[in-house]
Amino acid sequence: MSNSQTVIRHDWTSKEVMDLFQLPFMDLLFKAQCIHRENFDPNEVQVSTLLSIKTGSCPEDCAYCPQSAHYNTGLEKEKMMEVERVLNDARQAKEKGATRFCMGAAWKNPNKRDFPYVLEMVKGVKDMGLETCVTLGSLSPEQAQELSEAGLDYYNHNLDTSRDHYEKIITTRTYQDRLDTLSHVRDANIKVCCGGIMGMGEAEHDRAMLLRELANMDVHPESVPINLLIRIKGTPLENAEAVDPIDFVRTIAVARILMPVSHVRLSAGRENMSDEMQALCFFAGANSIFYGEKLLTAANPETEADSQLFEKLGLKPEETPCNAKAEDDKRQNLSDDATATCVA
Ligand code: SAM
Ligand code: DTB
Ligand code: SF4
Repeated sequence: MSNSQTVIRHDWTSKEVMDLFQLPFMDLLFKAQCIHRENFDPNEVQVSTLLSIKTGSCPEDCAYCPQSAHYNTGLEKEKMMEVERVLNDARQAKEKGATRFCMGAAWKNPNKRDFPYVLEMVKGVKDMGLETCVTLGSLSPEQAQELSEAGLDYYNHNLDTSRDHYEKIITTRTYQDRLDTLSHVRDANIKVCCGGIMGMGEAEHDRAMLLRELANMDVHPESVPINLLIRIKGTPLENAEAVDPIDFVRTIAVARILMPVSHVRLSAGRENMSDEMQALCFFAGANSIFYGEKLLTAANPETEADSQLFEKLGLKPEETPCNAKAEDDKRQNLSDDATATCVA
């Protein structure tokens, strides 16, 4: 008889998810860590590097974003980067240990003139042996298909918050628009990277509903970024109330429990987290980070600080890019090992 706690479900009720948030912290963390160990090496963290290939003057009005043209955040807008420069940055990221290179553009959606260059970037990065990820705003089914043919592994497009809270944050694109893009990405056989932001004035219930939305998708997003809001001067959220670190860790733990085999990324906001808070996040099941001193436009921890943190915690970068068969075998072995020690 298996004692495995890993159950891949797509029918979570609101109450079940809220009940997880209500668990005593130690019980919640123990449960999350057990599930984590059944599916991953608990001492490995996937390492991605981000690059903004087109910065600023975005027509969308996302209330958190330094790149929205609706707010004056003092950001220098830039033209799209040249393909060769992007490939150089990718090469350097690979040398520093990244296994995935994520390229972001501040667009509502890619236009006809720029899109062919993005396809070249994806091909070039893929040819270096890196996993590829892009985030370009909304996509048509045809654009998703072309990205897939160019070798794109992941598309990042976040739901950001619950359906109810969403309209207080973004007015230029609907929740359904986002879900449509995500389904074009799925249909084109590209892996989905989809998560949200904590700290935009949402209630615990909103956090639960965002995670429920992600977990009840037909296929769980393979990558789930959980961002802590970076409060940007000039945006409507510049004075948003800080998130209690314990509540943030709870959110990570619930994400791990609801989506047992997805990579949960401790995403933006690490610069404002202590080593202890990050360690708790890793214990709660976070197993991916952005590495490198810059996110898209905002600061990320110094690489030296991250190397020291990995050293202190005995964490290793996850080495091989995800390979479905190898992952399945690994999970099977890890489940066999973990069940003996993980029964509450
Ligand atoms: N324009 C594209 C889009 O929105 O899909 C891609 C870039 S956008 C910057 C990617 C994600 O970064 C957003 O969905 C949001 O979750 C996150 N993000 C943006 N600004 C942030 C901030 N100030 N703090 C935390 N996360 C942020
Ligand atoms: C995601 O969820 N977080 C990353 C990535 N996807 C593209 C972006 C964080 C952006 C933080 C603000 C900035 O650097 O401009
Ligand atoms: Fe534009 Fe993306 Fe920022 Fe929204 S989050 S304003 S779409 S760059």
